[in-house]
Amino acid sequence: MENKEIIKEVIENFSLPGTQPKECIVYGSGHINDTYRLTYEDEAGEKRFILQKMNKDIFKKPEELMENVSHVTAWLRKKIQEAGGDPERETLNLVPTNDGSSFYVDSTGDYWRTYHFIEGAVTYDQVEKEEDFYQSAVAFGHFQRMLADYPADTLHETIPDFHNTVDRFAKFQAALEADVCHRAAEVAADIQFVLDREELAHKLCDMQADGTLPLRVTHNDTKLNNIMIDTRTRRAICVIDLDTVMPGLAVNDFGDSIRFGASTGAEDEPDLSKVWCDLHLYELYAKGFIEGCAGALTDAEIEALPYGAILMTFECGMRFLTDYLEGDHYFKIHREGHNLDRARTQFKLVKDMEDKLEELQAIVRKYK
Ligand code: ADP
Ligand code: GN1
Ligand code: MG
Repeated sequence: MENKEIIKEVIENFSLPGTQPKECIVYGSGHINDTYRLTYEDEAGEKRFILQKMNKDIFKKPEELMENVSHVTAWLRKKIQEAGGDPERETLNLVPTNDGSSFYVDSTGDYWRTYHFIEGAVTYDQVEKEEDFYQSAVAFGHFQRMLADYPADTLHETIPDFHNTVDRFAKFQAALEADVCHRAAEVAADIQFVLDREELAHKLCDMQADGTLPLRVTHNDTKLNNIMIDTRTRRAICVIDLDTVMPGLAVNDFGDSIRFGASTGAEDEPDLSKVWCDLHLYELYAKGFIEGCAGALTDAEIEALPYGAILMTFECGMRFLTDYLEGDHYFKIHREGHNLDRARTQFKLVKDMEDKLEELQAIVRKYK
C-alpha cells in the first residue's frame, strides 16, 4: 500500500463523510491504476468509496483525462435520467475535492480521484455465468449508443495511438531491437509469432483509413472486469474505467471483450492447454453487442467484428510481450514472467481464432 501519510493527506482533501475512514483496503484487479476501497460508518450505516491514484507514467496528462471523465459521466448521467434509469448506479459518480475539483494532486505530485462505490454489484475476472457475459455485451453496446452523439472532437486523446496496431507493431520491433533485459533469446518462438503477422497488424487500420470503418466514441478497454453486474438482477448496470473513452472503432470494443471474456482460460493462465476461444461465448457476446448497439453498426462493421477480436487479442499479446522485453514497466505484474504468460495466452487465442475464422464470420452474419 501507498505511504499511509500520503493516503491520509489525500483523503482529507476530498469531500468525504469524515476525516478518516474506518477501513482503507487495496481493491480490484486492474493492471493500471492503484485502487483502494474506503469505508465510512455513521448512524445511517456504512458508506463506501473508490479512491484511485492515476498512473501518470501511462496517462501523461491527468488533467485532460479527468476533463474527459467529468464530461462523459455528466453526459451519461443526463442520458440515463432521460431514459428513467438510476444515474447513481448506472454511471460513475465523482466525489469532488474540498475545493470542488474532480482530482487532487498530492504533495509528491501524484494525481488522485474518488468515486462513489457502486453497491450491490460486482466485477468478474472470468465469465462465471454465461448470461452475465451476454448482459455485459448489451451494456457495452448500449454504452456506445449513449455516446453516439457525443461531441467527439472535445475528447482528449488520453493515450495517443492506443489501438493503432501498426504503431504497436513498430513499438514491439523497437523493444526487440533494444532488448534491454536480454530476454529476447529465450522467447524466440513468441517473437516469431508476432513478426509473422506484420500484415495482420495493418488490417483494421487500413479499413479505418479508407473509410470502411467509421470512427465512433468508444470505450477502448472493454474487458469484463470493467463492467459492474448487479448481484440481484444480474443485469450489467454500469460501465466503469473510463480512462480510455476516445474516438475509436466499434469492432475494437467488441474485440477486447472477446479476447478477455470468450477465452476458456484466465488472461494469465500458464497452462495453455486450457486456453481456447469458446464459440458459444463468442456468439452470445456478438448477439448482445449487436443488439446493444441497436442498429447503429453498419454491415461493414458487423462483417469486421471477427477481425476486431483477432486484432485486439494480437495487439494485447504484443503489448504484454513488449512490456516483458522492456522489463515490465507498464502492466502491473504479480509474479516473475507474468507478462510473458499473458502474452502467450493471447497468442494461443489468436491462433485459435485464425483457425476458426470462417465460423467466427458465419456467427456474426446471423445477426446482420
Ligand atoms: P484499472 O484501470 O486499474 O483497471 P478500474 O477503474 O477498472 O482500474 O478499477 C479497478 C477495479 O475496482 C474494477 O475492476 C472494479 O472491481 C473496482 N471499481 C472501480 N470503480 C468502482 C466503483 N465506482 N464501484 C465499485 N467498484 C469499483
Ligand atoms: C489494462 O486498466 P485495465 O486493467 O482495465 C489496459 C488495457 C489492456 C488490459 C489487459 C489503459 O486494462 O488496454 O487491454 O490491461 N489499460 C490501459 O488486461 O492500458
Ligand atoms: Mg479496469
